[in-house]
Amino acid sequence: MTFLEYAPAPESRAILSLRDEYGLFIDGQFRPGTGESFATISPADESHIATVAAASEADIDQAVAAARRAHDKVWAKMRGRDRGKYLFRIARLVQERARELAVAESLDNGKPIKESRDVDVPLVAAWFFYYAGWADKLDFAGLGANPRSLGVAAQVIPWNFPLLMLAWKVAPALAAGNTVVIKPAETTPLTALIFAEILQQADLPAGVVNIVTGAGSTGAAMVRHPDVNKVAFTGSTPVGREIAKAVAGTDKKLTLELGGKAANIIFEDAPIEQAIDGIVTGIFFNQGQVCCAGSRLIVQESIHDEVVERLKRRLSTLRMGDPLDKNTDIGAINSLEQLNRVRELSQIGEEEGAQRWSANCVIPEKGFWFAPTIFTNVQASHRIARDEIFGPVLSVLTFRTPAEAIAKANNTPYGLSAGIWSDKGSRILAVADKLRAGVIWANTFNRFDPASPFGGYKESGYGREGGRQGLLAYLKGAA
Ligand code: TAP
Repeated sequence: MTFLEYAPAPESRAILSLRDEYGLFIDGQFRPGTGESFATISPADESHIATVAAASEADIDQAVAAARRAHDKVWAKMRGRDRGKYLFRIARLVQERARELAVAESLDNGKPIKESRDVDVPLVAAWFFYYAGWADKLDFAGLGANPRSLGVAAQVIPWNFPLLMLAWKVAPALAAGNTVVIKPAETTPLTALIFAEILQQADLPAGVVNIVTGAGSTGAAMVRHPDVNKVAFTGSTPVGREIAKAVAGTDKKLTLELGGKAANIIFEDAPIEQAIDGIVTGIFFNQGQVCCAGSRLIVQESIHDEVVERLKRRLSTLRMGDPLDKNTDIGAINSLEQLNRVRELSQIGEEEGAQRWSANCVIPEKGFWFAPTIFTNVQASHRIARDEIFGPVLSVLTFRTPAEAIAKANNTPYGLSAGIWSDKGSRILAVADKLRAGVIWANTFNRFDPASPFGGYKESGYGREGGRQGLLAYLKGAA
């Protein structure tokens, strides 16, 4: 493992023209918040990026009122084809400002620029293009006799894919004629605020999308607001539970995308080189801070040693360092709080008797860094096999028979995703049929497409985002 000396890449940062301070984006304009502002920092070196406003309950009232006006007077009345034109315009502007958005995302989140440039931002544009195409077809696509918007959607998103999670939520809501109040996570507000500028450039009618920044209490106020018709949340299972309680007994529609502890199952007949790539992508993409990360490797006993050896060799060639350097494979952990969680669970892994191997790399004094880590000799009862670590930590378990692999894969309260690696299509289909996971990848991992619905079972939440199903979450009278 080599560490690229951390030195902020000035040439990439130069393409950003950031403001020193960002206000709330309400009713088409930036305005100061009445809560206490906070700083957003770079997790790679803890440097200050910008000061960001925090929304109080009064600000949330204004944002919801703006969204309500825009819904009733403009957006829900507009012909679908005209709404679609705005969505196409937003998608094209995202493409035009792609480099800037990618740099801002890597700066604020800590993810390698090659991920934000090649995955996050292109998928953001793809989501808006995809749902732009739906906007004029709602009446003709078998969605029901008279599909109509729900009204105002309150959307709360996490820090791991800040702009992509925004796109997953905003694009279908708008296509279906809803208006939005959205809150990015406190540690990653930057790209949502640049997105607000894009909405101004696109001339989106005022109030259709309102972006409010702040901490968890801001999200809670949005969820509680009596004039909200729909709540869409992506984040942790404990907060998802609180939100479900807060909307219980109201007529608000709710979708929850929560945590995961995905099994990545490798059979002995799997194409090994491809599987090693898939295991690395599955758990080390975005430093493992991915809800559907393949954090439990369930490998057939006969190939366990070979797979682990190859994995260690591969991880030793990855480059950890400056997220803005295009040669970086592993970036920073998003926050000190998250880093402490990863450290704590890894420590527990050792104490419970699993065997730890970490890539040999120099950790700089500043910033939040964690070396890619593999645990072997992991038992199903170990915390590292059960809890979502949300970091670059892989827990390796073994199996002898397909039935054992299925039982181990399903032995989790989560049910978001899984991967199966085998040369036999029939085996992949038979195993997939028995896995309780919303998304199952075959001989690949962490692939996303706007046409494909995404969502969980069990404690990973309910409702689907993406595809036709993603629209249903924002329509009444539709099925
Ligand atoms: P959370 O702590 O749950 O935070 C998610 C969002 O909710 C943030 O914007 C947060 O604000 C806000 N929030 C916190 N407390 C709230 C409350 N009581 N009411 C309303 N909103 C509240 O999750 P996180 O740490 O950002 O993200 C990691 C988790 O998200 C992981 O468990 C991961 O698996 C999950 N995740 C799931 C998916 C899907 S698609 N299933 C995708 C990505 C991530 P602050 O950040 O300002 O506190």
